[in-house]
Amino acid sequence: MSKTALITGVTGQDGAYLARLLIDKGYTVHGVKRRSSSFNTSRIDDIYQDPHSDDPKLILHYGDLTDSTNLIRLVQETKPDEIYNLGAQSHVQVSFDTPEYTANSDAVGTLRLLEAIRILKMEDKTRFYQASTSELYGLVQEVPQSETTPFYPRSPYAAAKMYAYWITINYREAYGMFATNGILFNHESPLRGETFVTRKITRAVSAIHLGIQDTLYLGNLDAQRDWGHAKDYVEGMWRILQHDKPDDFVLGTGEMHTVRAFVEAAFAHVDRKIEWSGKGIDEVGRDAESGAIMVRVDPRYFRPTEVEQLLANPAKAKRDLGWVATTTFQGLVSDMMAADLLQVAKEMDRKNRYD
Ligand code: NDP
Ligand code: GDR
Repeated sequence: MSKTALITGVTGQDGAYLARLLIDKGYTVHGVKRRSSSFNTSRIDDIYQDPHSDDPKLILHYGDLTDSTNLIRLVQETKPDEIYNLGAQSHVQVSFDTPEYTANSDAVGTLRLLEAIRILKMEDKTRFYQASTSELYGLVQEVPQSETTPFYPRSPYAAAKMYAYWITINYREAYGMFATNGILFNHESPLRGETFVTRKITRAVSAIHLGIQDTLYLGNLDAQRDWGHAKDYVEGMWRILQHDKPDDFVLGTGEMHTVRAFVEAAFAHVDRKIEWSGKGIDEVGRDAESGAIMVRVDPRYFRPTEVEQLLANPAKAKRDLGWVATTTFQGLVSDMMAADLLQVAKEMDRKNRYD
């Protein structure tokens, strides 16, 4: 019998990779998408199947983590063996602008989904994965960070995710649910949202290289992140739910780089070298050959409270799940740059045709 999965956030970066992975493994996948006035399914259009076809493997449903009756109905109708709760207002900086909405969807949304399982008495059938985050570590307590490192959230997003983390553990302990947390460090891909720093960089460097943009404006260039590839991490999510007992796992590469180093690697992909000068908000990145300023700092992108340094210790996932991140930093940057050079050129071409 093939398994059934329900994915919230199926239209996001991870949802798109996970849906593909599960379909390849023979699952029937139900995805929750939000109503939007414009199309929001571009990341999964290529795996979407006509619901009128025989036995479709990806079925989309309208829903929202802020709507508990909707969630109860979806769980009741789809009777999933596995729920992956990936839906969230996932942008840290935006969470300072929309803290209440972020808490509603990211914290209470998780509770609503766990309650749906409980109300429907599906505790013995349904395994639950919560998309927890390295943002929980926030203000650095120890480096690298593992499952035992204390949390110190530094944003409304991280505080909401902290509630979600603990309510997941509470439902595991209180009701015997197979409820798990993946504490995932930053993972990126060509499908990454365009306002996260890596994708912002690869899009802008592509546009600068193609001659349609002059300058890339960034915030904190010193922030350090453990960046991996999303396609590796969705495999880890799946393994967490196949484990013999419900548990919490850190997934990351064990390597970290600054935002500045990511910029350099992206320019290196198109054979351009960046030279840095100045300090703080006056720092600039120049093209080593022409001397043109290509990177500037804009304090608008500084966060009220910043997370300076995240580095994973993924030893437990390696030991218990046999999971390791396989994509290197260079491999990740190359994959994103190759995709964005094509994408930006395509957008240029489309624009020229309409001009
Ligand atoms: P994205 O921002 O790409 O996707 C988020 C998804 O959640 C989208 O499908 C979005 O829908 C949906 N969503 C937003 N609000 C709601 C809501 N109220 N109800 C239902 N769905 C909603 O995030 P990622 O794919 O990168 O991340 C997946 C999950 O993993 C998130 O929970 C994130 O916080 C967490 N995470 C991500 C990490 C990363 O580095 N990528 C690291 C650690 C954790 P729409 O498309 O309509 O906006
Ligand atoms: P993060 O990712 O906050 O780690 O959350 P993001 O890419 O937004 O920021 C990473 C670091 O880069 C610095 N930065 C900038 N960030 C953005 N977005 N734009 C800029 O111009 C810029 N300049 C510098 C940031 O200050 C930060 O230090 C991501 C999300 O996917 C979360 O949902 C997830 O939980 C964590 O990763 C793990």
